Amino acid sequence: MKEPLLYSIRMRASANGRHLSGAERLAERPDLAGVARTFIERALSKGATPAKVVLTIDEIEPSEIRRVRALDLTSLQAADLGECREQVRKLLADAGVGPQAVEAAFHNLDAGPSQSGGNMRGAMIMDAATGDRLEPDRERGVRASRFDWSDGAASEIDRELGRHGLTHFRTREALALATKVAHAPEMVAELCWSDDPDYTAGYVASRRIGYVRLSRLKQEGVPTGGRAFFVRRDACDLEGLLRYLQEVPVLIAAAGLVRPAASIEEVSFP
Ligand code: WAQ
Ligand code: MG
Repeated sequence: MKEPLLYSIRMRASANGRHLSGAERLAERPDLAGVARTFIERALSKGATPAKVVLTIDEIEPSEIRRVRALDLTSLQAADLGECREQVRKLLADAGVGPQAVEAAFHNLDAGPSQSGGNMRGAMIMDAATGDRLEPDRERGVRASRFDWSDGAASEIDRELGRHGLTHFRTREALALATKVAHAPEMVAELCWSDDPDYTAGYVASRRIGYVRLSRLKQEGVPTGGRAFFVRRDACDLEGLLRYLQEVPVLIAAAGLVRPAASIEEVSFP
C-alpha cells in the first residue's frame, strides 16, 4: 500500500517582532485546511492581536520519516512551587545536568530567555555542564518542528491521558515535542514550562526518565516561560542537532505509558 503524503504545517504569530504563539503538526493533504483553521484560531485566542501570522506548509519526504514510541509520562505530586522546583533539581542532576546549568535555566525561564527580555519563539540549547547558551540565535531560540502523533497513537494517547484527567491540548503537544527532542543523540534532558500566564505546569524529560510532569513550576499570572535543551557539548554536532530538531520528520507511532500521580519517593526510573 502506498503511504499517504504528509505535510509539515507550522504557525507563528507575532506583534512588534515579539513572539506570541506558535504550533506545528504533520498532516495529510485532506486535513491541512482544518489544521490551518485551528492554528489561526489559536493565533487569535485569548484576545491576542498579532500583527503578523505566518503559516508554512512543506511537503515531507516519506523516506526521511523516523518512527518512535512516545516517552512514558509520570506525574509527580508536590505541595507547592518550591517543592516542584526541588524535584526538578533532583531529576536534572540525576540526568547529568550540572547545578550551574540548572540554575542558569531557572534564571532564564523566569526572566524570559530572549536576549532582549521576554519569551523566545524557540528553545535555548544549553551546555549541560556549564549552562552556556549554544543556540545560534538568542533572540528567537531554536524551534523544534516536524513531529506529530500518528492517527493510531493519537487516539491511544488521548484515551490514556484522559483516564488520568490530563485532557489539556498542551500536555499532548508537549509530550510529542519532548519525545522528538529526547531522541536527539546528544540530548541530556529538557526542562520546560509554558509562557501562558494561566498555565503553571511543566516537565523534565529525557529518554531514560521519560516525561516527568510537575503541576507548578511558576506562580500563576507570570507571563514568561520557555524550554531548555541540555546537551553534552563535547559530543554535540550543533549543525546536526539543529537539522534534526528543525527538519527531520518524527512520527510518534505508539503511545507510551501514562502512570498515576505519585510522590518522587514512590517512583523509580530505570
Ligand atoms: N520548539 C522549541 N521551543 C518551543 C517550541 C518548539 N516547537 N514551542 C514552544 N517553545 C518554547 C517557546 O520559547 C515558548 O515560549 C515556550 O517553549 C513555551 O511554549 O500539561 O504549553 O507552547 O504536561 O507555552 C508544558 C506542560 C506546557 C504541559 C508547555 O509551552 C503539560 C507549553 P508553550
Ligand atoms: Mg505559548
